[in-house]
Amino acid sequence: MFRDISRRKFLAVTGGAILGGVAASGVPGFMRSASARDAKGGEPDRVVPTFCELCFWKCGVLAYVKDERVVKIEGNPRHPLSNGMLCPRGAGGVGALYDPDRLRQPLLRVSERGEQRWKPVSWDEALDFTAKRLGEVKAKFGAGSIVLFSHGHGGGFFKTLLKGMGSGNVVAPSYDQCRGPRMAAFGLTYGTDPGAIETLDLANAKAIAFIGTHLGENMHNTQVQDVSAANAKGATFITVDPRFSIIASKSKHWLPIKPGTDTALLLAWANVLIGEGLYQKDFIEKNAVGFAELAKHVEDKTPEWAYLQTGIEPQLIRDTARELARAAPAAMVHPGRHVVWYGNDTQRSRAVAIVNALLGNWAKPGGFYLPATLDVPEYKTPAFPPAEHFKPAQKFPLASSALAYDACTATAAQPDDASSVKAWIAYGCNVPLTLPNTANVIETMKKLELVVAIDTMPAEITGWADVILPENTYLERHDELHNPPFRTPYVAIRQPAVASMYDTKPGWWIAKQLGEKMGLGQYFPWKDAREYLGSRVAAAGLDFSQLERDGVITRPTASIYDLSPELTFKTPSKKIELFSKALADAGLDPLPTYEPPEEPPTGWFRLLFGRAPTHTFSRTTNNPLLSEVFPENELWMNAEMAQSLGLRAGDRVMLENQDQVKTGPIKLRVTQRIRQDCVFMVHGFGREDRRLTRSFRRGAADSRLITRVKRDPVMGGTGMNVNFVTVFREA
Ligand code: MGD
Ligand code: SF4
Repeated sequence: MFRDISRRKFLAVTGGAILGGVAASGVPGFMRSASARDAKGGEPDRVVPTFCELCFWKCGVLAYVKDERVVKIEGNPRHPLSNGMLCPRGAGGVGALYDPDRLRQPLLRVSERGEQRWKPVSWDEALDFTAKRLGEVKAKFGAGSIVLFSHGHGGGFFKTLLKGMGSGNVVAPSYDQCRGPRMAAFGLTYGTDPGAIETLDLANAKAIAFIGTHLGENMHNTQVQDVSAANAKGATFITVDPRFSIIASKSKHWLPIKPGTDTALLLAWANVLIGEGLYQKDFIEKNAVGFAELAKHVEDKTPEWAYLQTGIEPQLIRDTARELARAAPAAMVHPGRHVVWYGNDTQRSRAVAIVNALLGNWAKPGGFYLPATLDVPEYKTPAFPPAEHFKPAQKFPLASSALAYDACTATAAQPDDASSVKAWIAYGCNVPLTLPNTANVIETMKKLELVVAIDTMPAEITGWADVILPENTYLERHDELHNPPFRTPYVAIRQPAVASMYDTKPGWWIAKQLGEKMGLGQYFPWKDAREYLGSRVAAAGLDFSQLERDGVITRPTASIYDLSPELTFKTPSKKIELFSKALADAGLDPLPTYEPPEEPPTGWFRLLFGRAPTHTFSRTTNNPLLSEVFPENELWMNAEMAQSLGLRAGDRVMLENQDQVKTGPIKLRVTQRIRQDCVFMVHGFGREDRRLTRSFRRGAADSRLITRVKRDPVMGGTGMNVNFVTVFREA
C-alpha cells in the first residue's frame, strides 16, 4: 500500500536535513525542495497546488501526481509561507495519505464506549444517527450542552454547523492549552496579538531572545527560514531555556534558567534597560503610558535579585539586556507560542510585551511588523440564532472565548440542564491527549450522551466515540480559503490532488450533510466546495481559475513598517499600556508580577515537554515516513542525576507523578544539555489506540502525567509545567 515513498526516498527528498540537524542554511530541519524530476518515474502527470495540514501554519504545497498517486510533495515557490520549501513534517505529508492505518469508512460503536468495537455503516446511516442524536440532545438539554472541539483548518464548516444549532461552544485547545495568555497579554499591552502567523520581522532582526521558544524543534517553516536569514546576516541569538535546545546551539548566549522563573529574568532585563537608560526613550515617551509606574515596579528587580530566582549570573543578565538594547529597535524577545506553563502566564507574556516596548520595536524593521490581509468577503448566509453557552465552574475576566478545559469540567459536573455539557463533536482534535490529565478526560467522556469524532486516523478520541466520520486527508479534499494577516497579503486554496482513496469524505461535505439532515441547510446553501470557494473568490474580484492553477494569489503590500515617531494602538488609551488599567479594573495586577514556582521535592524532577522537528503533537506519530525518522520520544535527564540514580543511557524507565500516576516505559537520554531539576520529553507519544500499528505504546505520554494544572487568573489557561515526577528503571 505504502509503496511510492520509501524512507530512503523521503530522506533523499528532504536532503537528510532532519537527521543531520543542521542544513546548509545553518538552521536545523530546514530544507529546499528537490526539483520535479527527482520524483522517481520521470515527469509527473500533473502538479496540484494546495496547502499543508501537517500543522496549522498552512504552507503552500505542490503535489506531484503520477498514475493517480501522489509521488512527492514540495513547497510551492509562489506561496509566501513556504517559498518553495517545507519543514520536515510537511515533507512527510504523503505519509498521511498512504498510512495503511487510516480510517476507511464510517463506523458506529456496537458495545460499551471505549471497548473499541465497531460496525462499518454507510454514510447515510452514520449521518442519520449523528443528526438524530444531536437533535435529541439539543431538545432535551439545550444547544448550550453541545460543544465542538476544533483543531485544524477544516473546523470552520463545523463551527457553522454548531452556530446554526444555536450553540456558542466552539472551544480550541490552541487557546487555553497554548496561545491564550499571549493573546491576552499583547491585547492588553498593544491592543493586538501577534497572530497565528506571528507578525515578527525575524529576518531583519539584529538580536533575538528566544525565551522558551525552541525554534528548530518547534518548526514553523517561515519562521525557521526567517531566523536562518537573520543568522546568515550575523544576528545575535540569546536562548533562555532549561534545556540546551537546537536554537541554543545557534545562540551567542544560553541562559539555562530555572524552570518557572522567566518573569524574574524579564523584569531584571527591564530593570537594566531602564536603570542604565538603554531603552528607546523617544519611542516610549511618545507611544506608551505607565512608564513611571513600570520604572518604580522594576526598580528593585535587579539582576542580583533575579539571580536568586533564576540561577542566571547577574553579569549575564546585564550583558544580554545590553546586547538587545544595542540592536534595538531591530531587536526582539520572541513572544513564543505555547505559553501556558506555570499559571501566572499572562503576566509572563505581559513582561515579554513590555521588554519589547522598551526596545521600541513595534512597526520597526527587525521588530513586530504591521500585517495586511487580502480581504475575501464571506459567503452570505442567514443570521445565526442567539448562541447558548455551557456554564463554566470558574470565571476568568479576560478570556476571549469558551475554554476547552472548562468544557471538560462542565461535562463532568453533570447537572441535567443547559449549563452542563452532554455532547462532544471533536473535529481533528484528539481531546484525551490534548487536554491535561488523560485519565480524567476519559472518565469524563463516559458521562456524555454523545461523542462524535471527525478524523482521518484512529486516535484516542475515536476510540471513545459513538460515531466516527472519517475525513479525507488534506491531499484529497477542498477546504476553506486561507487569507491570514501577513507581510504579503494572500489568499490560498486547498484542493484535492487525488480522489478519495476510501469511503471517506471532506469535512465541508460532512458538515453540509449534517446541516441538511438537521434542518439547517440554509447555512450551507452552496452545491459544493468549488462553488462556495469560487463565489467567495469572485466576490473579492479575483480570478478563481488563477487560484486553482497557482494555489495562491498574492498582492503587494504598501509597507509593513511605520517609522513615524508617534503610532496609534488599539488599546483604550491608543498607546502601549505598560501599566494596564484593564487589569487593575478587573482586580488583577496591572504590572507583571513574579510568583516563584513551587520547588520539586528532593528526588523529584519537574516534567517539561516540547516538540520534535518531525512531529505535530499526536497527529503525526503514526505517519509511516515521520515515525521512521523519529519513532518514539525519549526522556532527557541530566547526566549527573542519571548517575546518582544508577540509570544509564538507553535504559527503559518508568515515570510516576505526584498523584501516583505512572507511565512508560520510555527510553532514557542521558545528557549534559538539561538542568538537574527537570526532565524533558517530546509531546504526542505513548499512544493507546491499538489500530495505530506504528505508534501504539511507543514512548510515553506527557499528558497522562499532567494531572495538575495551575489556572491563569487572567484568561484561564492551564499551566501544565507544574507536575513533578520520579524516574525508575522498568521492572
Ligand atoms: P513549548 O513547546 O512549550 O513552546 O512550541 P514553543 O512555542 O516553542 O516550548 C518548549 C521549550 O520550552 C522547551 O525547549 C523547554 O525546555 C522550554 N522550557 C520549559 N520550561 C521553561 C521555562 O520555565 N522557561 C524557559 N525559558 N523555557 C522553558 C510550541 C509551538 O510549536 C506550538 S504552540 C505549535 S501549535 C506548533 N506545534 C509544533 C509541533 O507540534 N511540532 C513541531 N515540530 N513544531 C511545532 N511548532 C509549533
Ligand atoms: Fe506543513 Fe511544516 Fe508548514 Fe506546518 S510548518 S504547514 S508542517 S510545512
